[in-house]
Amino acid sequence: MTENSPANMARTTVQWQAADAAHFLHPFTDHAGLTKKGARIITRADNIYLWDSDGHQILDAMSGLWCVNVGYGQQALIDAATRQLKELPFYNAFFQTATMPAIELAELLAEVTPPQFKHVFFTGSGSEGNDTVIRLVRRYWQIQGQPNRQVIISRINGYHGSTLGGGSLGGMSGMHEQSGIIPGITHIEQPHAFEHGQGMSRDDFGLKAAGWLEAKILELGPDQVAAFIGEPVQGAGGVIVPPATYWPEIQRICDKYGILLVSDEVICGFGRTGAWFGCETFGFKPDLMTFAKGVTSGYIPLGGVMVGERIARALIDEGGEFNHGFTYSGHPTACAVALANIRLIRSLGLVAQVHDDTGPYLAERFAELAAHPLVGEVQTCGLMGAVQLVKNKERLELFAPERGVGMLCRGHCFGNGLIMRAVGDRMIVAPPLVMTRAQIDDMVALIQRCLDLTLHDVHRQGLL
Ligand code: PXG
Repeated sequence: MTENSPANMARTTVQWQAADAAHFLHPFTDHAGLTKKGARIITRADNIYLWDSDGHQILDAMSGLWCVNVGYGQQALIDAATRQLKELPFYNAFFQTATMPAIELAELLAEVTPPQFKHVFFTGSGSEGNDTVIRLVRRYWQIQGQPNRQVIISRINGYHGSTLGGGSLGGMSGMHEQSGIIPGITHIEQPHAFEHGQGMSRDDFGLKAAGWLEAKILELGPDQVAAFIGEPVQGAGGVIVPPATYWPEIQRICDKYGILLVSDEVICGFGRTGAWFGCETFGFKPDLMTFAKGVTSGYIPLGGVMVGERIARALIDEGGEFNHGFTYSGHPTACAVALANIRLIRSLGLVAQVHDDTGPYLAERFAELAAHPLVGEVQTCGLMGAVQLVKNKERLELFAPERGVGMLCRGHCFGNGLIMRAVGDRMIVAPPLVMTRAQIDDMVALIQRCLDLTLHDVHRQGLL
C-alpha cells in the first residue's frame, strides 16, 4: 500500500475484490470471469501514473479511457470543481433558466471548434451525444420538409457508445447480437487498409473505401439518407487511421447528395490528433460534432454535440420546441471543470506540443517497433498508436483469433506496469497529452519488453 488513506487502510485488496464481485456489475465485462480473477483496484493517480491497492505503479497509456488528456492531479480542475460545488453544485437548463458556467463553456467551445460551430447541445456522455445526433438529424430533415430522409449510415467496427442509439450507430457485432439495432441505421465497411487494402496504395484504398458510402447512398436512394457518421480515427475499433484521401472524398460525396456529415470526436477531440479536433487533422467540415471524454479530461462526466449553423439556424428559426434534453444538459460543475480543462490545454500549449513534438516523436519510436518479429503494422496519429501483432510478418498472416495473442500481450503489460489495450491482436495506446519525450521512451521500452515476452509465449505454445 502506498498511502495510509482511510479508504486504503479499511480493507485488504482481497476484501475489496470480494465486495466488488458481490455487488458491482462492470461495463463490457464477463462477470463470472472477473469474479474468479478479482478486479484490480486502482487507488490514486498522478500525471501519467496510476497506483493500485497493492502499491504497484502503472503507466497509464490509455489516459483512463481515452480521456485524461491533461493528465491526473491538475489543481486547476480540482479548484474549479470545488469552487462551483460550493457556489451552485447543480441547476438545470430547462424551463428558460441557465447557469454561468454552461454559458461560458458554450462560448469557449464556439471559439475552439471550427468556424461553422456557434451552438452546442450539452449531454452527460458521448453516448447521449450520439443519441442527440440521431434526434437532431431527423428533426432537421423534418423541418426541411424531407421527413423521408431517415437513414443514418455508419461503419462496421466504429464505436459510438452503448445506449440503444449509440450502440446501433456503432458497428460492433457483439453489441448488435445482444440487443438488436434501432430502425433506420445501416453500416458500410471501415477504411482499414491492413484488412481490406493489401496490394493497393493507401491513397487509392482511401478513395475506394469512401466509394462504399456512395454505393450505399445509391442503393438506398439519396432522398432516404439523412447523414453519415464516423470517427476521424476509429478508437475503440483499434486506432484505425484512415488514408489521407478518405475523409475529403467522404465530404465530397456527402456534399454531392446533400447529406449531413457527422464527426464523432469523443476520442479525437481536444488535442488527441495534434489539432483541436480530428476533422481538422483530416481536412473535412462536419455539420455536427459529438464530444465527451477530453472536454473535461474525464475528471467529471460531460458530453455534447456541436451544432453547425446549417442545422442550428433551421432549429432556432423554424423548429419550434425541440423535444429533447437531459437532467444534466449543461451541468454547472461539469461545465466549470471543462472550462478549466480547456484553458489548461491552451495555457500548456498541448495541441501544438502533440502536433510539433510528441506526436512526431511517438511516430518515430513506434516505427522502431515495426521491426519486431511479431509486428505486422504500426500506425500512429497524434498521441494514439496501434501495433498489429501477426503470425507471419512477410505474408501479414494473422493468428487465429481464439489463440488470444493480444490478450497474452495485454497480460504482460499489466504484469509490467503498463496499461495498453488489446483490440483482438491490435495493441493500442492513447496516453495523456502531457506525456513527455522521456515518458514516451519509457512507454516504448515497456511495450518492447511485453512484445518480447509475448513472442516467448507464442514460441513456447508452438503458435508460430
Ligand atoms: N463515441 C466514441 C468515438 C467513443 O469512443 C463514445 C462515443 C461513447 O461515449 P460514453 O461517454 O457514452 O462512453 C465513445 C466511448 C474502449 C472504450 O474499449 C471506448 C469508449 C468507451 C468504453 C470503452 O476503447 N469510447
